[in-house]
Amino acid sequence: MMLQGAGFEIIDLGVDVTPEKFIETVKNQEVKLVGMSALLTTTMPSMKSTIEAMKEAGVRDKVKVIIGGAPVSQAYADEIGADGYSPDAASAVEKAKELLNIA
Ligand code: B12
Repeated sequence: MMLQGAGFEIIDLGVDVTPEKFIETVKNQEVKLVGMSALLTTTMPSMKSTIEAMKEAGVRDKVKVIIGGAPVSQAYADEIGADGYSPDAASAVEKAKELLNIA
């Protein structure tokens, strides 16, 4: 909602999204930024496997990747090779603009 309010066009892939679905969307739509959210520590590894699958599919460099959610941290973002992390929705907008060089 915050990103949409700031003028971003959002494609909401929903919940339990497979790496293949992320890759297909990045390939077929004009995606500049991928956001992934995890609420549980048990779902965090899916962020890592999604980034790895994006690398294998050759689409990782086409987009910036940001992650967030209660159990996630900047350290985890660094560990899995995400481009950014934000603790809340307002700073996620700032992070997205920073990564995409939008004033
Ligand atoms: C509501 C809730 C539930 C609801 C969910 C309802 C629903 N349909 O969504 C119900 C009751 C179903 C539930 C169930 C469970 N829950 Co629960 N739940 C919560 C709770 C209280 C709030 C989550 C929430 O919606 N917050 C509101 C949103 C807006 O905040 P947020 O997720 O933090 O997101 C903000 C930031 O993190 C950030 N952000 C989020 N995503 C992203 C993404 C990007 C890209 C960026 C940049 C930023 C960003 O911006 C958001 C806005 O500021 C949290 C505790 C908490 N305080 O977080 C526990 C919590 C997530 N639950 C927890 C647990 C353990 C469970 C269960 C496993 C319990 C059980 N044994 O059954 C189940 C799992 C169900 C499942 N399959 O996922 C734990 C997880 C612990 C862990 N380490 O994994 C938590 C942290 C509670 C705790 N302290 O123990 N839960």
